[in-house]
Amino acid sequence: KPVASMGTEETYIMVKPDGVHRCLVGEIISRFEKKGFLLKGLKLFQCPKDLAQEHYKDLKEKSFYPSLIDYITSGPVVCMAWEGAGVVASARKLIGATNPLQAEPGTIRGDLAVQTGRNVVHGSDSPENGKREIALWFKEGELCQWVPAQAPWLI
Ligand code: RTP
Repeated sequence: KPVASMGTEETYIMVKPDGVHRCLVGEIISRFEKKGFLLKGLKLFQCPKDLAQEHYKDLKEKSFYPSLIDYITSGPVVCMAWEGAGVVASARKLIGATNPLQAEPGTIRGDLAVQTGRNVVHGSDSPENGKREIALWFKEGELCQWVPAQAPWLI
């Protein structure tokens, strides 16, 4: 049965350095796995400054931009590519509001974080940015095309 109906939409999810230091990697991956999305890429990675700047280029004029770049490059991150129908918007819901104090309980930030500047996880904000960010953070050979055995039960 039609894994194709998982859809071609992809999102880039990243456990930020605070999430790695706080040993929340497994917990965060698990939320997306349990929801039923398809994991296409996964790696632990020390982000260089120029990549952080490229990723957050739309926020360049913001006052918090320099501290955001310092934060994202302060230690390893976990980069993930997830696929599924509606995965971009759904992942944003699972993640919760940018300010963890405003994020609903049950969301990742609502359950696990307190500060906007330490909000443990990133998720792309549009399908276009999902594609752009996956291409930015992963080399082609790092992504897997595969069919999960359970897919027919999830769709
Ligand atoms: P993300 O890109 O990480 O998923 O976050 P987002 O869309 O929820 O928020 P965005 O406005 O794109 O901001 C990106 C990240 O910058 C940090 N930030 N700090 N006022 C502040 O100090 C402030 N505002 C945003 C957060 O780490 C946010 O996730």
